[in-house]
Amino acid sequence: MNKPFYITTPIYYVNDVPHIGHAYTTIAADVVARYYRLRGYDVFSLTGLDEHGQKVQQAAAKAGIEEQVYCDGMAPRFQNLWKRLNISNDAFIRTSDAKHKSIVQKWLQYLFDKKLIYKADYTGWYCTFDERFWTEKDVEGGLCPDCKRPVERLSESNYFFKMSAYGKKLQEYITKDSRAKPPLFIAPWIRRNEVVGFLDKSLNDLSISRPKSRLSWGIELPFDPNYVAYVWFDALVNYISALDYLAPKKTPSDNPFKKYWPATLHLVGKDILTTHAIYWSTILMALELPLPSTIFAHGWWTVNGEKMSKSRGNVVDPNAIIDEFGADAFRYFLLREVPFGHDGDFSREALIGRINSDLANGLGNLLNRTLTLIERFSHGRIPEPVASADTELEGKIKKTAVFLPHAELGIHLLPDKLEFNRALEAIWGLVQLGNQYIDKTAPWTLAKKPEDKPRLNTVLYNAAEALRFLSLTLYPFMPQAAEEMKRQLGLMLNFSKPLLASEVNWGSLLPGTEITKGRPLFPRIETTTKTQGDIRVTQDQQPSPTPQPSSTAATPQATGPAQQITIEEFQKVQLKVGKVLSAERVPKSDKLLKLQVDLGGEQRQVVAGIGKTYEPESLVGRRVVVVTNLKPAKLMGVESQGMVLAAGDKEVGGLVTILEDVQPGTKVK
Ligand code: ME8
Repeated sequence: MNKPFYITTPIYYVNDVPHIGHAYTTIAADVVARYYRLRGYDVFSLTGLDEHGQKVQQAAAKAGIEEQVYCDGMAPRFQNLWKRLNISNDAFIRTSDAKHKSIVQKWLQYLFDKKLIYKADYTGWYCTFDERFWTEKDVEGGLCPDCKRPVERLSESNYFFKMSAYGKKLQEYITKDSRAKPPLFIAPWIRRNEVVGFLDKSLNDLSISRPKSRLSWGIELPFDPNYVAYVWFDALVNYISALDYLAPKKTPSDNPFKKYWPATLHLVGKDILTTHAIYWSTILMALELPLPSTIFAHGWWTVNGEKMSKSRGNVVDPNAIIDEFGADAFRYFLLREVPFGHDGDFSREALIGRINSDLANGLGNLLNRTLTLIERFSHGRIPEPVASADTELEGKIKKTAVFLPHAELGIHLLPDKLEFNRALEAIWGLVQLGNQYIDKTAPWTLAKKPEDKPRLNTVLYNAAEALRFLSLTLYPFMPQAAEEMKRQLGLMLNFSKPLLASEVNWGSLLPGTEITKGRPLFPRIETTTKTQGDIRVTQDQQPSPTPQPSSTAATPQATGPAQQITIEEFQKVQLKVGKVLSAERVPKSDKLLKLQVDLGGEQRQVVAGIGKTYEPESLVGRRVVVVTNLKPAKLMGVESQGMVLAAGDKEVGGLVTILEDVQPGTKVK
């Protein structure tokens, strides 16, 4: 029997536009869900919408439609976004579901019967926007301490939940949390301390009703038809009501509640930690139900250093990001950029930076060059390895990526740790190792000697096997990219099933498998519009003579009027046609590309400063003109045995290319 794993996101307010904050929590939950499914857990993942309350009532009134019609119209905005982001939630709850409503009523009645809900008069400062009362000391200058809108003095009879009775019990429960004895109930640790501090003060009772005269869009109290339930009571109960009617039942006698409750993980933003850690925990105590194993509160995103808000007009629409950069790049960025419990700042520049350095240059390049080499040296099929002496690659992959609880990935993704950024760092350590492995073993050199063929086969096999592991480990984070890697590598993996022991063994990649090299996984994002603009300004300020053919290696450039030379002098320069066999970026340089060039009888490595104009992939197969008698030089530590010719002044405009099918090695005169 597989271990159950129940994970939830907050249910988002239906009247809001889905933004990166909502996407963040939902993506994080999806990564966890996918990861534990692969590990063989019986995962139930839930997200949904919070549809009751004043704001929805007001928005519907403004639109001149019924509340339910309004909600039905808004819900697809979230549902469609989750589809586009490849969120694999098992259920989607809406608090206007009839079944949810009846379950909320059942529990309200239960608490009322137990005398844990009572009626009383209350006078306080009420904030309509936040739908809550504030005490005298909370309110400064007549403004809500939360949203800074004016509050009004309101006196009303309401129903109260005896939350105060559970404060100390809850504090004791939380202080049992110990780093030495995971899982933490409230994570990360700093948040646990905040909640414990909050509980030092005695808790008030919680108003759980709103008079219908003021708010009718809600769940009617079963014991008083003049009231509806407070939206937070209604919303929090979703975590258990969903198990009653949305969780799968394989047989009629199945009891999903018994199976999945208590939840393994409630994932929330830090803004709603109090409602979860205190309201929900005390409600559960009163209902005599166990508390969830972990409530994890993540940090807050700002945009370009500012709080995101409709009034500032800086709300980032995830749909626009998906349109421009794809879902996987967005998923990767959000989880890689900032440690999960911390606050983060979103900017386009930071996103593009990550895409170019980690995804295009790192992972994309590793896949592309490996497949190119297999195409060239192994007829497009995974070769048969001989013996692997490359234990570093194999060992590091096993330590990091294997789907075992003690592997690095398993530790980072424990429900009360959720160190997504560190998991991704560890995976990218493997990407780098893979790229270095190819550099070090230099398959293009091995390919020159027939006696090196067995070694060449082993190297190509190992590189492909490393990529197979990478596709497994990346799947929870970037499901589309993993599927594409699987397709290009010709793998038989089924990511939607728990991984088999054989699949997580090094060496299970089948020799003979046909590869299908395809489009680049992550095309580099060109930021030239802005850069070119800047460059043009500099050129205008310093007008230069007609552009000279520029050398692309880092040799000093001749400036000033062109000097005349004799034909003999020109003939000293030996120029030949070279065919680009492979191309890749020189690490840490956005300008330099390392090319392997076929010069007929020999292969040379040439470093060229053309990386701002050309994607490495686009150069493979091109016939270029190479200066072959130039003294070798090292550029950023990489040896260059020649130079390719290109046109342009400060920036490369185009590579000198032979369009005809001229034999590599042919002289250029
Ligand atoms: O609070 N950065 O719904 P909500 C990071 N309906 N995460 C953010 C964010 C930001 N800037 N903005 C929003 C509610 N979030 C209630 C929840 S649950 C029983 C009821 C995310 O639409 C984060 O997860 O205001 C936060 O907790 C949630 O959206 C709040 O969504």
